[in-house]
Amino acid sequence: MSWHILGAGSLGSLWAVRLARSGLPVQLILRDQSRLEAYHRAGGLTLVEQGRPQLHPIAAQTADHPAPIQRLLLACKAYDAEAAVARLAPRLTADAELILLQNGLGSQAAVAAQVPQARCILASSTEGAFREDDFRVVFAGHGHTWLGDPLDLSPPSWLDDLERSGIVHDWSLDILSRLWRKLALNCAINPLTVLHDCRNGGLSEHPAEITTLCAELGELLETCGQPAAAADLHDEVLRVIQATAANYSSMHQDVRQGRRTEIAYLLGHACAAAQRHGLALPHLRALHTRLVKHLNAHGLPSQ
Ligand code: NAD
Ligand code: KPL
Repeated sequence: MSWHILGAGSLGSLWAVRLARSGLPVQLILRDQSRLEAYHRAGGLTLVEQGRPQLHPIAAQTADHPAPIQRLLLACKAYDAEAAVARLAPRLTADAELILLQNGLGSQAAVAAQVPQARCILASSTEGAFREDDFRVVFAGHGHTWLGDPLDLSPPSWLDDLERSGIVHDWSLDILSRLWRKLALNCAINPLTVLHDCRNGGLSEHPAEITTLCAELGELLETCGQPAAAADLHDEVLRVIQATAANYSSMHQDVRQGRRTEIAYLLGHACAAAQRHGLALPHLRALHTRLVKHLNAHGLPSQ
């Protein structure tokens, strides 16, 4: 059974290399013929670990390839997920399984609606990787990946493949709670680092803003039926700010590098959920408005 992996970016490459080097069949799915040709010219994926680069000539194809897909790791950004899966839908088998690696919430439901016959397994990861160049990825931080399926709590058989490949993971019986918790952390930290143009640690100079946001995010999580994700949120936000004080948040890095952010699946999703529940969260809404303005002023999409 091949692992099809869409997206030869940071996390997609990290998964592809580890699965392939443990002897499992892997097929990368690239955007189009010109990307496939560029990939062949590069000779494969290069993964840099502890400063040491190694080239891995993993098989690759485009979405138009005729072979059926039974297992697909979707490793693109949240805003690309729905369109990417729409192109692959005709290739999915009746018992297809998709692993959705997207951060935030909203894209997973959009993908699942595209492919109602498939099992969609949601993932939340604390691993860190970044693209140094085309088809060259640096493994920047070891972490953990939680996987789960809110509609079917039975673990899939291929978790053994992850074990064998050294992909540290757990099967989660409440993956939505994990995704909501991560979303809340990202909403409390990332937008403020962009607006104050600071590292995560710089937020310790804005304790009142953090406290107010955490209170509203906690209220939202409770209202959305996620009380476990709300528990001690403020404490954890402060802990993460301290532990990652020297880092720039992922959203700050995206904005600085002129890349589109996943705002719609983080703060945008939180504000939309609050509105659906008739919940007034004035500070969260004001933060969203400020961030949208900031992104637009920098020529970046705010959706
Ligand atoms: P990335 O931008 O590095 O890689 C995404 C890749 O998908 C790109 O190469 C892009 O060209 C490709 N892609 C997009 N649409 C495609 C299509 N239709 N066909 C083929 N390829 C397509 O992104 P990433 O950093 O790997 O992030 C993926 C998700 O994982 C995001 O939601 C991100 O927030 C989350 N995440 C990333 C990290 C990290 O350290 N990089 C950590 C935790 C979570
Ligand atoms: O996940 C993060 C990010 O930068 O996206 C942290 C470090 C938790 C900050 O929100």
